[in-house]
Amino acid sequence: MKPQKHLHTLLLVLAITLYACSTDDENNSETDPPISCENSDNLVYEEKDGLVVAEFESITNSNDWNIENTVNGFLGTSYLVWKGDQFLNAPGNGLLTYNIKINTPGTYRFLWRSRITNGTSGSEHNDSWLRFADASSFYGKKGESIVYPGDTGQTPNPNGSSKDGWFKIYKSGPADEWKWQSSTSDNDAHDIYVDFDTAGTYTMEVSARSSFHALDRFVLFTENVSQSDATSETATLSEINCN
Ligand SMILES: [Ca+2]
Repeated sequence: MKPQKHLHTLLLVLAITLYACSTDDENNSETDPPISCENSDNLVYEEKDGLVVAEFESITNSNDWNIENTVNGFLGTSYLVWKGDQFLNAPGNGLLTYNIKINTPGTYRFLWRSRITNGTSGSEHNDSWLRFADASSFYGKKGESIVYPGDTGQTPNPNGSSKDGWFKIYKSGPADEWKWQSSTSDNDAHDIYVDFDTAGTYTMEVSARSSFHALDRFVLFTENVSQSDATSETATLSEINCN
């Protein structure tokens, strides 16, 4: 190949690459509505530098959860709230599926920001179900104490409800505040952790338990990221791409 032709080829490749990147950027702007993939279940949230930050409302299939913005103090554009029947011992109803692409294998802490949107009791309407079925490990931790979800063959299991690999995840404290808290095991709050031993795309599932529990934003972060950075209102949202 003549040097001049070689140069032309390089310039062409460069132009195509720049065009592809600029198209990506448009799709990933925080202010844009959710991107549309051919299959709405194919959105993938990209972990970067040990951190995933996502708005619950960025999902394309909210599966009978209400998308609302009437209770002040939420982040992003809105929040999801369950106003259907309660499923206190039946996980899997009102299923929300988030695909998480882990580029940095390791142990991640999970936290969601949620709120009670009915009544004044801090212990009603304060929980939903969570499962990471294909992660290397999904568990609750409090000091040296570890609990595993029910029906996984692993023990011990948490106090209270747990079934088919799902944890009941609750918040405590006053009803009238948005709060970063994800606890499991009744009256013995364990924090939530997920191990991803290899890079890859994993499935996070949320389903309805208590009515009027509102979900705003969730984060996954490694020990290299501080909780305050992960849960900062100004944290950069993870890129969302098509699978
Ligand atoms: Ca939100």
